[in-house]
Amino acid sequence: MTHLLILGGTTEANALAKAVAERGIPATYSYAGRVDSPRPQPVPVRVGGYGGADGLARYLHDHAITHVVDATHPFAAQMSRNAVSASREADVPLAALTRPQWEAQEGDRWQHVPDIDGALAALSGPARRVFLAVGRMHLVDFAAQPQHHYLLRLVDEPDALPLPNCDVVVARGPFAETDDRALMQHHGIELVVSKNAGGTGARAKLDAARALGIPVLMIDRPALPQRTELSSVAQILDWLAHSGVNLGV
Ligand code: 3Y8
Ligand code: NAP
Repeated sequence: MTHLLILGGTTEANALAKAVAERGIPATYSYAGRVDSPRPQPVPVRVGGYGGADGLARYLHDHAITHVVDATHPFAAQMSRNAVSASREADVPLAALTRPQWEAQEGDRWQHVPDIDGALAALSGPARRVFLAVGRMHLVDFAAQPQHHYLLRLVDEPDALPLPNCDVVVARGPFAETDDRALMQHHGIELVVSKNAGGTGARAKLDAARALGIPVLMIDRPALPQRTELSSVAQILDWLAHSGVNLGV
């Protein structure tokens, strides 16, 4: 009996959940529990960590999971590392549903930095108006460069803010270029800080930055372990079919 575990939290994971629900493939959608009200899904949802790779291996065994698709965000490196070791330990096939990284195009003014620390180093110097569009989890790191005026975009209302000089917009993507352009103009943004998430849900700020001639600090992706990487829902469905899953319709 097939039971697919989707490690989710991204636009691509949501598309996969829709496709497997339409085909009646038994699946569970997994969230970490990072935000107050994660988007509902058309398959059963579980929320919260597993307790490391061993906990995930135990979950795979106890819930008779037959396939794992790691459709997490490219910066969810710990989850991806755990998925590789747990699926090997539990002898359950794993495929990642990934999206290509963004590449600079004509008119882009990107400065690549290897990680958050690289972004912090690049932010030394006189105060500027910075659109810090990297979420909440690493905000505290940017207190190392408090001189800037930051525009923060967060999924949930923050309780405490570690930055003395900031405006907060509470919004969840996917975002639109016209909205991001208006937002950046309204706040007089001079620099955008972005993770190289790839995909469509977060790229609006890059298209807006190009249109407005605003430079971008682009944080490169963390290294991920070797695993089967597929780049579309169709390829995942094909991978499932080739391992004996009845695709229903
Ligand atoms: C909980 C689950 C969809 C999927 C929505 C994608 C697109 C919109 C854009 C900006 C960048 C950021 C952030 C972002 C985007 C999609 C996708 C994506 C970036 C939700 C969601 C969960 C999260 C977790 C959240 C992180 C944060 C990162 C905000 C759902 C809405 C900045 C990543 O407050 C917190 O703790 C937020 C934590 C991890 C990164 C961070 O370090 O703070 N995502 N985002 C998932 C879970 O619990 O397992 O409700 O949908 C999902 C989405 N966020 O089509 O509806 O696929 O990437 N998510 C980044 O790219 O830098 C916002 O503002 O321009
Ligand atoms: P992470 O740093 O790689 O993972 C840290 C721990 O969180 C994992 O070891 C695991 O806990 C738990 N976890 C992460 N993703 C999970 C999932 N989908 N289901 C169950 N547990 C999960 O992950 P993260 O960067 O915090 O990302 C958390 C979630 O937000 C993921 O679903 C990811 O797809 C989504 N997201 C992240 C970003 C981002 O910028 N990082 C952007 C958009 C969406 P245990 O070790 O206890 O099992």
